[in-house]
Amino acid sequence: MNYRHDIRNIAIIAHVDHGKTTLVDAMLKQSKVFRDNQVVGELIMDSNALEREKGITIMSKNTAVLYKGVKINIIDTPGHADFSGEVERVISMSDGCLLLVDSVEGPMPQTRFVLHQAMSKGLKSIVVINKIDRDNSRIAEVIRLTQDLFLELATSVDQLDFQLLYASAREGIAVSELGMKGKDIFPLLDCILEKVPPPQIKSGPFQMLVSNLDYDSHKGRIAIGRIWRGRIAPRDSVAVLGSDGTVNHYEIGEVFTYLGLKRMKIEEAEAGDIVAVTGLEEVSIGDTIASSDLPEALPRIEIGEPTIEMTFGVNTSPFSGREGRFCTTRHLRARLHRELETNLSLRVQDTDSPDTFLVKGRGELHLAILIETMRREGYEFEVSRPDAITKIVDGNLVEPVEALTIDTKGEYVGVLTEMLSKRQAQLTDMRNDGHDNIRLEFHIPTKGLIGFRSAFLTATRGDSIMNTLFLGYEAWRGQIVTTRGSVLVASEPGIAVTYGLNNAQGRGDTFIEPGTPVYEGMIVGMHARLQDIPVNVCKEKKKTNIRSSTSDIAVKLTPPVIFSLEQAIDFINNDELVEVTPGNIRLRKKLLTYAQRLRNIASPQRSTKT
Ligand SMILES: Nc1nc2c(ncn2[C@@H]2O[C@H](COP(=O)(O)OP(=O)(O)OP(=O)(O)O)[C@@H](O)[C@H]2O)c(=O)[nH]1
Ligand SMILES: [Mg+2]
Repeated sequence: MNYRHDIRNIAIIAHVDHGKTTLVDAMLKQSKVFRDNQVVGELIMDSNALEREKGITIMSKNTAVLYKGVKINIIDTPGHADFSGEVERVISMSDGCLLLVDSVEGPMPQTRFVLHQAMSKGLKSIVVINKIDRDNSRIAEVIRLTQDLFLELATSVDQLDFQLLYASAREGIAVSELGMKGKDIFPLLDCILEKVPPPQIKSGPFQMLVSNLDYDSHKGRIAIGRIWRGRIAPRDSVAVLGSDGTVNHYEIGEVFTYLGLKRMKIEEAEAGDIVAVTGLEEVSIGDTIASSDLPEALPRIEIGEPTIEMTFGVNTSPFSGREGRFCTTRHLRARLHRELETNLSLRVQDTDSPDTFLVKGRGELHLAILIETMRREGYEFEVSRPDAITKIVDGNLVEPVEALTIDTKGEYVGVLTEMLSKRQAQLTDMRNDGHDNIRLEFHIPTKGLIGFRSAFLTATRGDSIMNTLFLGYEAWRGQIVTTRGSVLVASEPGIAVTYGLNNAQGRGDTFIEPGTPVYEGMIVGMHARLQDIPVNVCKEKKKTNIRSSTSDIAVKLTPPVIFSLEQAIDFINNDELVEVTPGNIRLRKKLLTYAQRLRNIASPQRSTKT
């Protein structure tokens, strides 16, 4: 067997925020892939606008550095559980992984998930204890917990033998022994050269697995992946082997490899390298590109199933078409189907209504990011409350169940356990570190997690952290009684005014500013009682000729509660929708008039499950 000693392929994996993208910054900057005067900033790989705003990685991306004559292909992955599909998609391109563990938080639920993925692919692991500069780091304990995790997950003895390094990605240093004074990231790069096996070369005709797709307005579709066998050059003829046995023949346009943030055009690439090729009209992630002489398919990439679903429909509000550029069913359908090409853990299904699609994803954030992306592109549509995906297995109804880990303080334990027991959660573990830092672990059906995050942040005043991990399907545990109060619903269309809003504030909290256009059936506030209340927020004060002593005192409104997109989706009930447009996020009742809603209560033919 031959090896490419001039290449290493590694994936960087970890729980969310443990510092993966910051570590890639350090590797890129110190290996001098930029010009000396080039301004590159921080979290360089988080290049997408939403990634920069939210400070999280959403999509896996490739880059590469040159070190001691070896090209290290690096894949940065997201750590948030909702984007786990991205890790599954790319991990097979690498031969080794850097598993980052925060020196304070230690291994977290997603650490276990990604390490399990890496081990099942047989990758060589290097553990990097990151953020060693943090004051309250507890390195010895974090190492012990990481070793426990390896013991639990390893499938063979040699997987237990991992290399350990210590780093501060933010300061750009790594050391092999604790207590050593670090000065650069090179000990980590040396460790990669030494410990990650170089890619094997299999001889034979060309074969490559497509792990990612990109698009260029001049070059068309770009397929990215690792070459497993043979060589590829421009103008080679290849076959693309699709999911259902389809075979299409094309001529390769150009071939690129990565260096830093650039794609470099090359004349030939060989097994072991990660490349991007153009010239293929029809190609999907998971397809094999192979030499036309011997078109053999590689195993397709397997991605876990989605757990949450919600409907995306054409905007049916009276304001429909006012702000969006793309508002029709045809636009919505085409956009959702385009998303399926790269967003592998997403599913889209038709429903009974031709204007509505059922969209399934890995979690609320996974779907919320898609909604936000589409709204910025100029789409206008309406979405329903998310619901957990249930299935029938052997004649029994089953539902997804997740492990929920909460890090909190003693004072919040009571309120959290009470909130969670109403959501059918079962406490499975509770640990106190002796300094009032408490870790709670629950098993909870996915349906009980919907809308929980915002309630959790309010209840713990933003002082605690929660994480979830999908466990599997279990027997359906019955309905959850919703605890949300009811809403204030606009009874008349028009423009909201201070007088009308002030009256509404006598009944509850309001969601809009004076001057906001409203329609009948739009949700303009909430209150604690059981029944929705119609309010006329457009009502002006009657004009009279008599001057009263108080009429000149300006009414002072309480500032409105403004929901983010995620909070809005969390908030709505099954008889409500979120209307999403490039300029606004509005909440509404599905049935807009009071009369329709009354009729529905009297004969609830359209009632939906809660
Ligand atoms: N103190 C300290 N903070 C760090 C270090 N490395 C990263 N951070 C901070 O941790 C936060 C998260 O860093 P990222 O690099 O975005 O983490 P990530 O693992 O890429 O996060 P996701 O991709 O969203 O999973 C940022 O605020 C970083 O500045 C470190 O070595 N020390
Ligand atoms: Mg990141």
